[in-house]
Amino acid sequence: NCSLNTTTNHLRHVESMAVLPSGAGKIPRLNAVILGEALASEEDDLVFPSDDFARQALLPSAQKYLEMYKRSVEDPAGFWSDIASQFLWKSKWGDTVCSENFDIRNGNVYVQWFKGGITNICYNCLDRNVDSGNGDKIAFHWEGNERGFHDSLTYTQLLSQVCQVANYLRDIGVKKGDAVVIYLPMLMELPIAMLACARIGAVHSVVFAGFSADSLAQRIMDCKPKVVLTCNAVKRGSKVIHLKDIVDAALSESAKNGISSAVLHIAYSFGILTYKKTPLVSKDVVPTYSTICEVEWVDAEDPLFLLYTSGSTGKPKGVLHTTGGYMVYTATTFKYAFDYKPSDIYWCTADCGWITGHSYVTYGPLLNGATVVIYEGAPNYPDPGRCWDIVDKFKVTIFYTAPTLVRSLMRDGDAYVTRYSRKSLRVLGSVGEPINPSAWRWFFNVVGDSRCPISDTWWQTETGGFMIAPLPGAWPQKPGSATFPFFGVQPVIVDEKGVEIEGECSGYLCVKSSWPGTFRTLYGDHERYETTYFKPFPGYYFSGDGCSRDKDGYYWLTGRVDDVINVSGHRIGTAEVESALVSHPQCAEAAVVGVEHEVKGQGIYAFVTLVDGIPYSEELRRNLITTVRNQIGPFAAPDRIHWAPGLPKTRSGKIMRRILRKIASRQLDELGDTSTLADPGVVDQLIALADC
Ligand code: 6R9
Repeated sequence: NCSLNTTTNHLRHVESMAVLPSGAGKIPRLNAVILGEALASEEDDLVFPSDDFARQALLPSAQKYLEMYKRSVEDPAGFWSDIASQFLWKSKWGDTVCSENFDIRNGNVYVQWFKGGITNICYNCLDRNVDSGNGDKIAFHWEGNERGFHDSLTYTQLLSQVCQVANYLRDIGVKKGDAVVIYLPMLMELPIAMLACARIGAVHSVVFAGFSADSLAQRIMDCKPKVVLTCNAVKRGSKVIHLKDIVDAALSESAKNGISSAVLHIAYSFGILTYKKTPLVSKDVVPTYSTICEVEWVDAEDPLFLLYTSGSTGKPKGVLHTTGGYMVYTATTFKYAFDYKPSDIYWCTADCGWITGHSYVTYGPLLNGATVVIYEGAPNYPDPGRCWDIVDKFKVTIFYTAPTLVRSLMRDGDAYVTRYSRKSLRVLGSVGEPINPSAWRWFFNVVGDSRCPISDTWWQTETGGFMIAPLPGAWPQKPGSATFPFFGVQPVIVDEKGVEIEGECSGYLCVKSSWPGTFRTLYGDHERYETTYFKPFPGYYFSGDGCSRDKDGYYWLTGRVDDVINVSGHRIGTAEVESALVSHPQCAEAAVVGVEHEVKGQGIYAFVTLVDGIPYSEELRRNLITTVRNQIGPFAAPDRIHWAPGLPKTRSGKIMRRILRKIASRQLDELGDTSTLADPGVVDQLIALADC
């Protein structure tokens, strides 16, 4: 039972709320229970914020949220420019706060926020906090993989280190607009490198250090960076990974494709743990640079970073974010969705290789002057209690993680949690995939001792920041629902024809009109940007997710509806895994689908056909998995290889994935109509081989 409060508490909460203004138009339909106009009869699935929490919350009531939300969609320019004015701008934006075309039928899609405004996000993250007297506040607490290794930097110290790296980059020729690839583990130097790029106007592209040399090379070849920043090695859990060797392999691969000239390689070694294998140049060099570095002032619409993400075709997409809108949006979403207060100690377990580590390890928290915990290692190393050990050590108040970790810790048992105090915690957060209600309840009851609201934040690499997320304190939560849209976000649910559906419904999740954190394009491929996101349902941005809205107006995300699978919160394109599999000389064809996985959310299930005359064997199975690990990275390794003499195809040669999904999940009585297959007999063969 996770109902936090007694009815009496609920009554008090309700009494503290005012009454909904009528005629709110497209304002979320919060029902009477949430607005406090009526008493809940169906309150069982609602979890109310405690009185203590609501009293201190930035947004203490649904009423307050509605007021702000209403303004944010009726007067977006006014709403966002009031917030933007709290940052430092060298000069203000022009008269047009936002200019956009979100409707493909009216011509090319484009989005601009605060165009003409001149600023620098690194300045706003660091100098602004130092100048306002917070220089001695801790910016980062770093916890190493091994217990006992830790370090901290104040805002002043962080600024100095960022300046040294920025000066170093400038010195070796990196200029405004140049791309810089960063391939580093979770050391403080990773956000330092990002901030250093931002300071000099260079465009960073962080590649998650779990990606293979091939994947890294693919990204290097796409964005042609001037520099690749890496370190010699990292220890993750008990394994040592030689990152420098991976970068060397990637660089020689990209050199074969003729872009070596654009790449300047520096080995960059950081941290307490160093495993010297190759000589390192910059460990001794960077500290010799000045700790003062002039800021490169940039336009709000100048690019800040590229981040590659998976799509439904094999080639990763370079999602491009610009400076001003992203800055305002990540700062604001961070503040409200986590009910951030200056006394908070915030820990997000995401790696900076993903968007969450950009928006909610680095930019969002630092823009708010927050103290951020960064953890280098695996969350269950050396045992499943490590997270709570870290929470107690740094007195973490806001803990933001992914459902896959929640489920895996839940499986390890409560004792690993309850042996730690965790009393500093006050807000929990979840991101990356839908959180199932049982994991939500465990997170709430066991980790949060039934005290801490959970911010289940739905958003994407493309959206830059939170889109649908609870504002803790403002309304009751429902386990498993991301609740309501953030300020300025207008979600719509459409049917297959792209017609907007009102009220209680299920369909495809789209967004009407832009928000400041919207991505602006896919690097070098604006056409793919339009085709992927704006053509499927003209008039809207299409998220690729399915969604339903219940009678109370709560949004429930149901997962991807395209050929993207979500494994432990990592987006993986089925086409990427397929192309890795068929690169094996003995594999003729591959079809990959997602299947439910108890811990990872989804697992990767691969059907393969072999080249004529090649027998299937255990050795081949292992080799196929190794091929995927080497080409993409260990996190994309198939959980299951299913040998298939043939794949179910339509007469026009299209693989019927719907049928493969049913076979993979063993829902054999739900195969549906197989009569349109070119060879219906293939299905029986596949079923017969399912447990080989
Ligand atoms: C931030 C991030 C985006 C995809 C997205 C959706 C899934 C993320 C979610 C969620 C349900 C949540 N997703 N958060 N689904 N509830 N709270 O994860 O970005 O890596 O681009 O993935 O993740 O399917 O479309 P990204």
